[in-house]
Amino acid sequence: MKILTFTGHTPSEALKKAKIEIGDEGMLIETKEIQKKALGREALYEIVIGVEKDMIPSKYKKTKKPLSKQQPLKEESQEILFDISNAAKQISKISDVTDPLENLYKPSSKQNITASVEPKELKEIKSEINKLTDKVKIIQNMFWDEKSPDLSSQIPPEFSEIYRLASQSGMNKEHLDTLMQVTLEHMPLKMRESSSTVKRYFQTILRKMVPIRREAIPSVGTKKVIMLVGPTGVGKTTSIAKLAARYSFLMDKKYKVGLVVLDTYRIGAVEQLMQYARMMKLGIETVVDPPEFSNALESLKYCDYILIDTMGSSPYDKVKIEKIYECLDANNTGYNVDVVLVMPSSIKYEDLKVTYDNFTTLGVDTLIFTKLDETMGFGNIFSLAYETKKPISYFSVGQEVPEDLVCASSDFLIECLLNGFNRSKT
Ligand SMILES: Nc1nc2c(ncn2[C@@H]2O[C@H](COP(=O)(O)OP(=O)(O)OP(=O)(O)O)[C@@H](O)[C@H]2O)c(=O)[nH]1
Ligand SMILES: [Mg+2]
Repeated sequence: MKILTFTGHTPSEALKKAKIEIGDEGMLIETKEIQKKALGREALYEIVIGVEKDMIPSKYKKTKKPLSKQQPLKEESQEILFDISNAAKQISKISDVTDPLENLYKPSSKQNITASVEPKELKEIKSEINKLTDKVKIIQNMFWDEKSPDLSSQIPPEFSEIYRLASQSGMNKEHLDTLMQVTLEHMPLKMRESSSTVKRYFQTILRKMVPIRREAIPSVGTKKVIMLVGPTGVGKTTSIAKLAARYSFLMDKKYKVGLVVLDTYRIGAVEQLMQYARMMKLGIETVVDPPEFSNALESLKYCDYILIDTMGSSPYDKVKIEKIYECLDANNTGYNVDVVLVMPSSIKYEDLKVTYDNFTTLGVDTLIFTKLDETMGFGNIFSLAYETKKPISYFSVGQEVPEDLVCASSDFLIECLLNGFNRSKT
């Protein structure tokens, strides 16, 4: 028997390549993940196929790996799992993807390898697989018991993967436990077949739980006035610059945008935004004392969007927050000011909650989360939005103006939460 290897980003893709090269003439000996999925990198799988010598396509007869590169093979009789067609179906079932081979090839004639497997052999193979599956479940259970003693008696092992992902994401523990209970109660039995269907179901539920504010454009004769507030250094000014560029240049319609900076502590907070205003040729007004706020808005009344930058305040600095409140309170223009709380995704849920609680006196309407590129866990974002019921409007995913801004969507957030942040998906 000749041994051939094929690689792909999924086991199915590798099998498809094998099928194209050697048809049904082979036995799947081993499937292994040779490269784990990581940020900016796809997973890589290798499948090892055994082919009878006289069935080997000619191109493979000539190629031989140098001995130093050959992988030592374990005993074939123990390693053989399935014939290639059944293996494709099995893997598709396990990984919940449609069988890529199903429609491409019709069942082959007398050389179809399905026929070459004796029933006894098949029985042994199945028994080996069952033993293997049991071992995996025991490991999953051990993990589950350790991590979730309260729920372990009720939760089947297929849930261990999503539990691990969700708890490592920084999601609030109470939210996680509730979610698990809900998922367990409502998930159709059929979906519990494998951890991937459980994950999909869990993903669907999570998506439904994230409040999102869709980007709304001002209707004719109206304007949007948006004020960004939040702790120091979280990315308020950068986000204002990204939004200004977006509204004035990047959408189907080009809107008139004006900027306002609240510099109520007279510390010259204006300069950073002034530079963006110069670059984009936007009108900009500075407010030092709260009574000037209305005048600033009035002088930008020709704009469709007025974006207001504020100085960062520690969530505990009630005096600074109060100054912002005084400006809002002094607004007698009749324009509704949308207050957007900007927070970094890199701090834990409890800190997000304290920040939110302290800024909530300003009447927060929506949330922007920044620095998604600097974190591994996104459960804190999920939990804050879920707990406060405040919709998320944008995500900031890097320092670049204007491109590193994403309109919020629950799909994107939950994808990040379960599979990590991937710039290509923004
Ligand atoms: N990696 C990363 N950096 C960001 C992001 N958004 C902003 N920054 C950086 O964070 C730093 C602070 O950004 P600013 O926009 O000045 O923050 P701010 O909230 O206006 O700060 P204050 O006005 O001092 O409160 C800058 O170096 C930005 O480039 C982001 O999404 N990802
Ligand atoms: Mg700033």
